[in-house]
Amino acid sequence: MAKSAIRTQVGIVGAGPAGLLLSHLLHLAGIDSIVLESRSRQYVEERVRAGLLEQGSVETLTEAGVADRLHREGLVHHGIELRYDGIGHRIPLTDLTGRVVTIYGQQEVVKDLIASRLAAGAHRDHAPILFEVEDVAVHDVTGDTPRITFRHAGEDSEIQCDFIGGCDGFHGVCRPSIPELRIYERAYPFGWLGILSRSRPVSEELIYARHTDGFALATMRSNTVSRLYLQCAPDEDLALWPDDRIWAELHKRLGCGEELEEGEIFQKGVTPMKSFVCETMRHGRLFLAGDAAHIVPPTGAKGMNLAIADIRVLARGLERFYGQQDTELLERYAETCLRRVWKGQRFSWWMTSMLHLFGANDPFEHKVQVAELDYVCHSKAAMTTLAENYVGLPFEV
Ligand code: RFL
Ligand code: PHB
Repeated sequence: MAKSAIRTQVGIVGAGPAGLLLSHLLHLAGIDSIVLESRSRQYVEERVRAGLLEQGSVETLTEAGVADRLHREGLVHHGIELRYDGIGHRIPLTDLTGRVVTIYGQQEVVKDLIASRLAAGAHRDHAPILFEVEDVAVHDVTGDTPRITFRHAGEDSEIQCDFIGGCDGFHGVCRPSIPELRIYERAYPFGWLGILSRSRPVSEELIYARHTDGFALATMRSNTVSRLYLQCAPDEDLALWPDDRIWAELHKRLGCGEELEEGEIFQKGVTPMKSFVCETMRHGRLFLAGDAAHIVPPTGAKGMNLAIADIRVLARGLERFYGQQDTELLERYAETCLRRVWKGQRFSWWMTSMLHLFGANDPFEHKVQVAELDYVCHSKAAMTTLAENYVGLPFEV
């Protein structure tokens, strides 16, 4: 039997971009929520992940009043470069679509949302976010009064709520609690080795490079911090990658000569790659959002943006429920989100397929990839297709 019970309208599992944004949008609509997070505040604020926000994501954060620092510190980009056979080709995103993308680290979005939730203070006698909770489990989601049980500060507790936001990422507990799910997935035979380095970005715009030894990406976090990625094995051993080897490989694959400045590498990590979608995204009063429901390979920079798009739909559905006792938007939640999710999946899979080395010694793959890149970089129609997807497809009204 749980020792203490807390009542709230929406219980949210996970303090990533999805869970925090949901809690914030609900707060703006006068709807009470609690976020449960298994990690510490410091851990989630320092976790290095995504960096690129679609214009629609920036607009969502701006309308929500949490984008002051994003507008001050974010780097607005109007194009990207695709490099292959050692030559760079610019895709002028803004000329082709009228839209921009912004570089701003995911952990900065997370910091801004946490600060805003905590500044709003305790509501109905409970803190808006509980960090370092353990043994989270969801119950009774097909009835009208779902519950979340957990341990916090050594005490067993329970949240009683009307709805649960399952925003606990790919390894969370919410998705596995749903009995029948259809899973669509694809694992790739590679991962990305990512670093942060104290060095000026190699170029003002991102460089996506296809090379016969594997893909490389040059992006950034600021004018003095570079974020660089190399295609590697999905289970690559970081111990085999001393800094010298990383720089040598980046020089070779990016082919940017002296422009690639070597700085102190202060963060290194390996991410395996997969595409994953679970259908459906809702079970009774449990709604999955973000990485809990879908994963994309990062080549299209879509993961955090899809999480933000899900939350827009969910927050509106909940607002409509509480404001007008109308469940229609909530009932359409999964189908609405999945239309966008599958377009994001397709784009991420396509970018990944065009730019990575799948099998060594596969001359056919090489020729087809180069032909595709040649087409994309020289046909306005093809470039526009890439650009429209990259800057973000319009939200459904
Ligand atoms: P998150 O961020 O994983 O947050 C889930 C949270 O839930 C917590 N949690 C639990 N809490 C309580 N109880 C449990 N049982 C729990 N289990 C888990 C976790 O600790 C965590 O805090 O999911 P969310 O909010 O859905 O956000 C999704 C994004 O994090 C993800 O899609 C992006 O990082 C993907 N991604 C990119 N997305 C972009 O839009 N643009 C990019 O440029 C981009 N680049 C990337 C990326 C992801 C990368 N990696 C490392 C996976 C680059 C990389 C290298
Ligand atoms: C990043 O800045 O970390 C980033 C940018 C674009 C991607 C992936 C990651 O496609």
